[in-house]
Amino acid sequence: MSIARLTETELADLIARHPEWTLRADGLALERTFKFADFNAAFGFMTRVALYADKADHHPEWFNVYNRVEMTLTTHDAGGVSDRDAAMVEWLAQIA
Ligand code: H2B
Repeated sequence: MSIARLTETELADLIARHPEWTLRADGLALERTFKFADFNAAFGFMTRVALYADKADHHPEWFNVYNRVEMTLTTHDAGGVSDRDAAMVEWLAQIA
């Protein structure tokens, strides 16, 4: 299965609309840190993301400490950022 990477223009447009995301130094992933009131809220968020990820068959890389969730979005099958990551960015904007 081959999934297309976003073009540089599409990627720049996505980040312009969602400035809380930054492009990783290598240009192959998007990064964002989420902060919540406490661990309960952070883990509730992660649970909602997990259900989305399972349904979409697209899974974030993430790191959690207490109320902080650091998330990296990339598409391994595309070797970079694809419209699946863009869809997750748009969805996350609705819930966090
Ligand atoms: N998640 C992410 N972030 N990138 C992928 O390329 C990917 C995935 N591929 N989840 C999916 C699963 C693939 O491994 C399965 C077999 O569909």
